[in-house]
Amino acid sequence: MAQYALIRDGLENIIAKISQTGTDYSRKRLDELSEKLKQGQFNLVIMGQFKRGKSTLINALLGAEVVPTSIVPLTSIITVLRFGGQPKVFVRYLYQFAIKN
Ligand SMILES: Nc1nc2c(ncn2[C@@H]2O[C@H](COP(=O)(O)OP(=O)(O)OP(=O)(O)O)[C@@H](O)[C@H]2O)c(=O)[nH]1
Ligand SMILES: [Mg+2]
Repeated sequence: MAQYALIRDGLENIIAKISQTGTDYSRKRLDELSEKLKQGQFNLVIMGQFKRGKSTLINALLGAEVVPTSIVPLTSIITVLRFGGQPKVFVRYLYQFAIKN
């Protein structure tokens, strides 16, 4: 944990230095990154071809069967996992189709 704090502070310093140059856009992105670091948040992305064992790896890292695994294609959409007090699932539809009679 102490090493994490050391690395985080080092990153903060690097971000602060490179924020002094660059465009408004890059400064905005760096500010967002700095804010995430302060909040202790980061995204770990696991991606790969179908049926390569991604879900099996995630379950092994979490120490629990959180995402389903199978020999047929399964996790075919972007799936976001977050820590919470109790297990919950939210499904968000990006598109809504109008049903016509
Ligand atoms: N032999 C072997 N089988 C594995 C390994 N990891 C996963 N599997 C098996 O491979 C199959 C696919 O694993 P998944 O974890 O569902 O793969 P996935 O990449 O999440 O698949 P999709 O989400 O459908 O793309 C399952 O039957 C697992 O049991 C491994 O390291 N060795
Ligand atoms: Mg999967």
